[in-house]
Amino acid sequence: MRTQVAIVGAGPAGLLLSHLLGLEGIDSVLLERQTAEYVQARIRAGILEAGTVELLRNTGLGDRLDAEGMEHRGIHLQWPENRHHLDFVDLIGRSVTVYGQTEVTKDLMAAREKAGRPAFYSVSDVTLHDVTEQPSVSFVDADGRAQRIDADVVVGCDGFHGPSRTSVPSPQVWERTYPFAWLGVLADVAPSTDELIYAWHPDGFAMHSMRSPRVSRFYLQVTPDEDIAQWSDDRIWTALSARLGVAGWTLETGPITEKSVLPMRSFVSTPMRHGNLYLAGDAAHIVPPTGAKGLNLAVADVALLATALTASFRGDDSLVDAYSETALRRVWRCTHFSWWMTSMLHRHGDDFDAQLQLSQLRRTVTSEPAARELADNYAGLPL
Ligand code: FAS
Ligand code: PHB
Repeated sequence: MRTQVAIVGAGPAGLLLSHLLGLEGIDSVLLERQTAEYVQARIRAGILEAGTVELLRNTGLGDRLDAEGMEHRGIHLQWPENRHHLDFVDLIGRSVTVYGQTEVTKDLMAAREKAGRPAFYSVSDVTLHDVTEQPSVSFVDADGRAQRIDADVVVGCDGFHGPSRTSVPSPQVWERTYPFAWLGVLADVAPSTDELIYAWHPDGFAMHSMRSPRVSRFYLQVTPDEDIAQWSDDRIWTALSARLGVAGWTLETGPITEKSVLPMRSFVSTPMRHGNLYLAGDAAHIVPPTGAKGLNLAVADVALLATALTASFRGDDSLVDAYSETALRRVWRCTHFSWWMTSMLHRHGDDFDAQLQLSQLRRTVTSEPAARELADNYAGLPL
């Protein structure tokens, strides 16, 4: 087989890249090790930046998003007996939208199906060859047949554990692990809040998010090696009520349908290009989810790369030559913001650290410039 762009990984980055290239008449082939159902069912991000929403709308992916997405003006920041709303629209004129990554993935898969763009699911033994000259990708397809795709370009959209990043010789890597993790909870209960609550608490961070008017999403700070078997539904609701509670407010409870422990790390690998191999999304960088940046940063990489590759296929290599440097400016901005939100909101260290965190929270909710800086980063800098 031959294609212009071979894409490894059919998560949001790979699917969106294939979609954007297809709109420009550039053919691509997607290779995914999981089944489409597995990829669709993975519960991950929940917040779309303003720029992500605009991009999806402008590329024919806005119908369900506009019908089912919930636009939020801002978030609530909280510490014991203090809950403050930050109104992003008042502060910077941009909002965010609650629309789960599972829904974005469904929309992207439907668009790919409609366009008839080829994708191989349940593949194995994906190997990249000759990425600096005449790239090709070999793999075993779902029927056990050995296959090879010759391509002008290979793009690694294969996440943190994929093979593409390891095809970049001697990369420079930055990594920070955190002394805590998130226990993620999905529950069939109407949200007890209009917009997301990020709560600092002496027992640990808690967040109240949501997926729809009938489904709530919660996170609890736990230890990195937490045994999820120690977290009964009752214990989860007790901890959430304590950490999210303020006077005059009640947390509604309901059936918990999913719970999992999510590791927290910051990770950046450079460069994001090596010859005719490009990296996008989690294949190149990981951020702690506190800043709601992971999915949105993958979208930003892919929007940039689709424009650059389109120009290159039309004879102008200036954007692909600048891709890694340009993408990494936003990667480091989002890495800093995600680290800052994580460090401010998660209980760690000693009481001195706690006083610093509480001071930062008070500053952020009482100083308009400080609130605007959080709003600008959270709602997303223009793509
Ligand atoms: P993805 O990891 O989504 O997709 C990579 C794809 O490549 C996968 O489908 C994988 O199966 C495939 N792949 C891997 N190796 C392969 C191989 N050898 N051959 C073929 N295919 C291969 N972000 C937020 O903003 N908020 C959150 O709450 C949040 N929660 C998260 C929870 C978890 C458990 C994880 C892991 C991430 C979370 N994220 C969150 C971040 C997440 O949303 C990512 O940023 C987003 O999925 C990035 O998309 P991709 O770059 O496409 O990577
Ligand atoms: C989510 O709803 O999954 C979510 C929202 C905001 C975050 C992280 C996760 O910062």
